[in-house]
Amino acid sequence: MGRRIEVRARAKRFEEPNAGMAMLLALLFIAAALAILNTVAARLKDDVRQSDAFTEANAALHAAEFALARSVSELQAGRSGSIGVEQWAGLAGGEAAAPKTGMPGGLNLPAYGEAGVVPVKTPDGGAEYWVIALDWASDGIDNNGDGAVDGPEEAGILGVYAAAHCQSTERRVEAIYRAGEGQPRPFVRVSWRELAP
Ligand SMILES: [Ca+2]
Repeated sequence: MGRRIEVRARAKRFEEPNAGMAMLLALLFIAAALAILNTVAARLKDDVRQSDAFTEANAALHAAEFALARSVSELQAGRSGSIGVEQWAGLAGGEAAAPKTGMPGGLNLPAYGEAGVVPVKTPDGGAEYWVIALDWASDGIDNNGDGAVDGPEEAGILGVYAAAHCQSTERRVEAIYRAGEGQPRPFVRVSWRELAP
């Protein structure tokens, strides 16, 4: 009897280290799995953030392009081509009220939310924009920098400046058009560049 107990006790002593090792391995496995999960979750979150930022930037650029197209349609309809900035003090009767050297077209473009700037929503409601169209021939600015304000080489050229906001992303573009004769009046885009917001 006494011998049997001793054998059992000895067997238990052999089992316990194995059980402990298995538990340790399980814990290590869980810890490793948690660490991997954590890394994957952080990476996923980062990817989603980047993807959101890309989508917003893309939507803002599309909205700016939409604003340019709308501006051209307005110009073809005989209107000013400026949208969302009708009450802005920087424009007076289609002229830049405060021409500024070194700025696009010599125009000090308005900041978002500036007094008199009332951005318009895109048809899908996902972004909003304003756009300014300047007739280089009569905007009171030496647009081509040849020393002559509204000189003969500025005739038939229009500078269109669009800004668009999507969530927290803003993008601004400048497009220069050469206007022809005809009905509707043709506008040929001769240059395009993105401006710093
Ligand atoms: Ca001019």
